[in-house]
Amino acid sequence: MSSSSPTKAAHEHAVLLNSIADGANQYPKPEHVNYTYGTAGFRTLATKLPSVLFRVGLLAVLRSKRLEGATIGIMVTASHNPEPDNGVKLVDPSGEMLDPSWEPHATTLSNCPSTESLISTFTTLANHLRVDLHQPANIVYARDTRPSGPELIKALETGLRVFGDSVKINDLGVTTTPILHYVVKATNDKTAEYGVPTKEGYNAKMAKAFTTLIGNKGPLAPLYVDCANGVGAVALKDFTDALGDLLPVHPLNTATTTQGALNHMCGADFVKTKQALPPSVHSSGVLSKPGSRACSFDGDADRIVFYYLNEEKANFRLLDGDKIAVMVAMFLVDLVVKAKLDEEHRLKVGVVQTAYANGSSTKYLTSRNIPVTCVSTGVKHLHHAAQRYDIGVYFEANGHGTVLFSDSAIKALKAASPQSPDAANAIKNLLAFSELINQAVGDALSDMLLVEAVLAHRGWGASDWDAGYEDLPNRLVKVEVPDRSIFVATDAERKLTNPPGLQEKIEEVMRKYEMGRSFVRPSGTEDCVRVYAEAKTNSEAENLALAITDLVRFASGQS
Ligand code: G16
Repeated sequence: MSSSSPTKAAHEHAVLLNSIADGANQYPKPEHVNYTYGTAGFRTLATKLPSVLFRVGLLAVLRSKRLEGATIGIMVTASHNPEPDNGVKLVDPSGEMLDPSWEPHATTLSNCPSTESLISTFTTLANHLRVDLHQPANIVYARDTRPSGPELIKALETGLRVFGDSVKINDLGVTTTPILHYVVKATNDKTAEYGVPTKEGYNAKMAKAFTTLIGNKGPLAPLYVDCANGVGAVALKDFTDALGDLLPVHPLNTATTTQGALNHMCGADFVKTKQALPPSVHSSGVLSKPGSRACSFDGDADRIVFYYLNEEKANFRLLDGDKIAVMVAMFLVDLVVKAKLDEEHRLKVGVVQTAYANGSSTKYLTSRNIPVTCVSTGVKHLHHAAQRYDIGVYFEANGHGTVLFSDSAIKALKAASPQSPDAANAIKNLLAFSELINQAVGDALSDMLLVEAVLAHRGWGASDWDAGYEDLPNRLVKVEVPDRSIFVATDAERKLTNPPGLQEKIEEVMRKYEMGRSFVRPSGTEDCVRVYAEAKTNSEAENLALAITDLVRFASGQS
């Protein structure tokens, strides 16, 4: 659309509204479904999503036009959810999650019951948000390997195309969520320093940083990677082709086209929740060799957890997001000390966790004077809190996280005059880590390399890493309830304000268990309420989780 006379502009606007109406008629909103832009966008059964995708297309274009044509990302994925689910989330120009102030607009548009109400809400929204519809828009989108992806992409494209030539689209095809975030950030980076905005650019950037960090410490020990039968398998193959044999990677669970295989009995969520090896990894026997370690990605490769078998008893040992955060934060603190930057440029390293962080990890960090912030679940919350540090390490216990280097930290490192070869080396390594680590979002592939690089620098195996602290026994339970919206959490989701009286009951039960801690929160990605419990012993953690689950069931009207 070009800027033109009032009559022509009115005509163009009418044409646009007609195209929206045509598209909306192809993708009517199903009755009796209420959508919410949750922890990580919209997520539900794929069959309920076409109308949402069409409308998300409209919103993404509004956002891009509002930001004078900055590139907005759209990822079609349901990450750790089972295969029949799908979802969609928007990515802001910085590569971060959509600005939370726009989430209600996404919810409102997706719930318009008819084409007429959609048109009128769209018009109101465009005016209210002061969007100049004559501006250009740029959109990049991708999907994971779910079979429902192509149909949903069609609905999305219909939403984007109603704007005609004013919208430029870049279809990345099948790729991981973090690669999409990377491409968005790199595309919008005017300095072109972040990287080349393509999948190849991502692989090249990480391979270069990893090679610098490993130096003559390679080739490293083999690593077994459970790809959750998802898109991580595709990205891992492309990446290892770019990396060469510095890190011998053995992908497992790579059946991306086998129906029902995605996240089924495998993947990071399975391992973390069940606190067990995926049966496929167990039966492959790859961990039976002493010193072997493996890791699991989730369905869209934005989470990772590691594990190994304890040598004496062959017990499963989990190295989750907390263990990654602690090891990485301690390592970066050491590098910062070694870098010996002058007082004025001394870098502050801090860690951001959620209520799910194991109590032992928080204690370990705080007892070593590393500041820890606790925020609500959802990468968007962690990311913003981590930006308050010079080097902000954020990880959810489920393995979702990254490390952010502030612009001033990078500047200070680049401008530093090292006082010794050791200091020069530490500075070089800090800069290489900032290149290796995805600065936009948690990234299983980049985090895998981060962990391997830190282990190589420390000269550690999995058991050395694990030796830092012992997790308190814990349980994570999904409770299905008729209406999870009655559960309202506060205080970084550590307490409930609703249903009335439930929090007091939870605390009363908690007090009966030594080192007992428990909280309840509604999931933002699945139709359930989550109960977390930890206590001094396994049986106490189990009993505490059961007791709180009973309270939740009772409070939601189930006996
Ligand atoms: C998403 C979010 C994570 C969150 C997880 C579970 O992960 O990005 O921050 O921890 O959902 O959220 P909830 O407990 O609200 O369901 P993913 O990997 O599924 O995109």
